[in-house]
Amino acid sequence: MKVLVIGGDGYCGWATALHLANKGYEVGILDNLIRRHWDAKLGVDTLTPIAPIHQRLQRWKDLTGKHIDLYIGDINHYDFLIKSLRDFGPDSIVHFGEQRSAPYSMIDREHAVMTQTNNVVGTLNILFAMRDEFPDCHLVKLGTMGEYGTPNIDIEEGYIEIEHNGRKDTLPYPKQPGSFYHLSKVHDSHNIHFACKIWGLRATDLNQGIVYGVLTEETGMDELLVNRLDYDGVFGTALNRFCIQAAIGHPLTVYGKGGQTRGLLDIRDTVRCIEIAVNNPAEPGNFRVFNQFTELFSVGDLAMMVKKAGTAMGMNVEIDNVANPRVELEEHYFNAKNTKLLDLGLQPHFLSDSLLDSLLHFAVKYKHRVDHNEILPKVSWRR
Ligand code: NAD
Ligand code: USQ
Repeated sequence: MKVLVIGGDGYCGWATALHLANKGYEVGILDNLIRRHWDAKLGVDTLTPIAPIHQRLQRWKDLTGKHIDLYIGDINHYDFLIKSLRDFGPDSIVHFGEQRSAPYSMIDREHAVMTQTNNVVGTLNILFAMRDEFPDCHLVKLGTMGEYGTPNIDIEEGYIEIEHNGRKDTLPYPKQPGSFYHLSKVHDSHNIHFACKIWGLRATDLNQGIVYGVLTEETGMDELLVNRLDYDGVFGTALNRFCIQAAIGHPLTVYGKGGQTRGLLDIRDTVRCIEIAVNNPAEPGNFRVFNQFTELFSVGDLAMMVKKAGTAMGMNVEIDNVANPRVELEEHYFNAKNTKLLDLGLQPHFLSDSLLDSLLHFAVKYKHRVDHNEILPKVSWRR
């Protein structure tokens, strides 16, 4: 099966492309490398030194004998997109190629507009390309758990049955996202749902939680295949940041009260979830939604777990409740379903088992690369 991984130079995409290639899929990577440019413009860098994409792919080929096709360009440019699709001829398109940071999207008007244009137009272009030339192709689109927000009722997988004035219907689950980035994912979901309905396309929206960890079987094969690990206040996510903060002796930056609860998953489960979705395509006309996370934690719980694991490794880990730069509930009900991927065979890795240690060891190994000025958050939701 031929799988095109859009955004395949990024954190989730790189690990996924190698995983699928290792499993025998014919893989192509499409990426405009804009994330490397955004890092450079912000003056931030991944903790781990990532090699240029050509070097990464050459090393992969030398090690495994497997070739991965590469298309460098922007999915917002329709001519480039359609030519790449014609050349590769995918059975599945896995779409990771978006601006994915909530703080980045909240910097100012320009960054909000850029995030929504990049994400919404890119996805629309893919939908039109599929309609015109690849109607049987299965779109596996990365959405986010943050599309739902934090409602005071259980979160279902994409749809909810509603009874209203004596009548019943199954409707898209209400969306209450918390940033212009998360909103871009909601807009994508609506567009994909509509395209499936009117053109009979097939799509799976993977509402992924926060991904943690850096090692997968494939990215651990060689130093040149190492994955990115962001720790800065814009692109770094909570648990990855906490581990790196612990390694450099910086107090863990829990925003506000720390009762913000989220779904999380190990990057080793991200790659497996994508493989499961690709292997079990949605039916034509079906817009399917899976919640892609394995465990729920509050940020306060995460900080306590990092403190415990760090202390066991001889670190002195403090927790600091810093003023919350975001506008969000800091204590709330959160109970989300996640049975669909488990039913299809996902066997989760659990945070308590070993990952925390391995993530901390990684953070220690590369801590000399940390820029201490990039730890505290600089972007506010309020301005
Ligand atoms: P990332 O920034 O590491 O990777 C995204 C990649 O997409 C980058 O290599 C970038 O250059 C590329 N890209 C962006 N816009 C593009 C465009 N217009 N054309 C071509 N390529 C483009 O992000 P990530 O952490 O790997 O996230 C991947 C996807 O998964 C995103 O859609 C994100 O919303 C979703 N997601 C990520 C997480 C997480 O914790 N990292 C959690 C849930 C969902
Ligand atoms: N937080 C802290 N301290 C920090 C960083 C974050 O307390 O140092 C808190 C935030 O206030 C928030 C929670 O941790 O309440 C999650 O923040 P995050 O930066 O880890 O994750 P988020 O902004 O939600 O975005 C990340 C990815 C995004 C993905 C999303 C999945 O960057 O691409 O869509 O996780 S989810 O959160 O399920 O929507």
